[in-house]
Amino acid sequence: MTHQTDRRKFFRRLAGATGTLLLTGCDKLSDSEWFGHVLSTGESLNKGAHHLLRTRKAMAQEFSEADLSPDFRSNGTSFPESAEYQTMAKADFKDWSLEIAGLVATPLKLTMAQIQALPSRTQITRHDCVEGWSAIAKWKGTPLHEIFALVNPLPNARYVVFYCADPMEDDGTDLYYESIDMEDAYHKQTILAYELNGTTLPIKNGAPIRLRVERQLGYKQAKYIMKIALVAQFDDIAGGKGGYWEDNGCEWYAGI
Ligand SMILES: Nc1nc2c(c(=O)[nH]1)N[C@H]1C(S)=C(S)[C@@H](COP(=O)(O)O)O[C@H]1N2
Ligand SMILES: [Mo]
Repeated sequence: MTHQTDRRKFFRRLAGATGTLLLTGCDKLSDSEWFGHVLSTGESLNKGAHHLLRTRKAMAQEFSEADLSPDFRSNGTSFPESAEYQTMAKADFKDWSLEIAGLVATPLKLTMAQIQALPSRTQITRHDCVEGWSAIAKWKGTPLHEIFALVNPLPNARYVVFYCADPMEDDGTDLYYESIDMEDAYHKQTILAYELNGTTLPIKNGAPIRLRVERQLGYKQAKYIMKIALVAQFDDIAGGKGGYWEDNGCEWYAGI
């Protein structure tokens, strides 16, 4: 059983036992001391809708090499259990390619070599997980807007959906997925990262490629991306809330 499935079953049992709504890291967040502490540092979570709207275009804080955390832990899935993923991992992801589909004029499949031939961006940022940990790391990857320049999004595209390799249920179903809007998608610091702290992205952190959308909380940072689709709405995808954790009670907009 995966850690994630374990955790969700625990929340479900708890919800059943107390007769309350499903509890997740997101629900715990609002009344924890940790949340209050982070808020009081003044550089992190948003303090209300007004502040949030004003800062949508702003850059996330970037740090220096001296600020790097000694380790960047793995959270959630650390090795997807699907046979396809494990076969790809064994071959060092040589057979992996990224499919970009949906509301685009030019659907494409890109190999890692093609992705790495595009202009890259390197950024040192802080990752904040709702479960109560943060870490500063250096990410290198391809800005999503570079990929959009190749696929030509159609005017009715409103969201970008990231389909991941890891099943969240023991029977292999319920793949992790996430979504962001076009504003975040075109943001300078939104990259598909293939390096962490100067080395190839490790499997535990989302190999071969993962999203960094730096003004959002940890669960938006989709790992193990297999496919990207541009869509007009996400109501008809999985639980309809725009992401795995969103379908389980977290907010879709996880701005920090
Ligand atoms: N595919 C996938 N992406 C994921 C997760 C996951 O379980 N599967 N966990 C999320 C959560 S809650 C966090 S905090 C970060 C953790 O990234 P890390 O494992 O590199 O620390 O990835 C996010 N993206
Ligand atoms: Mo997280």
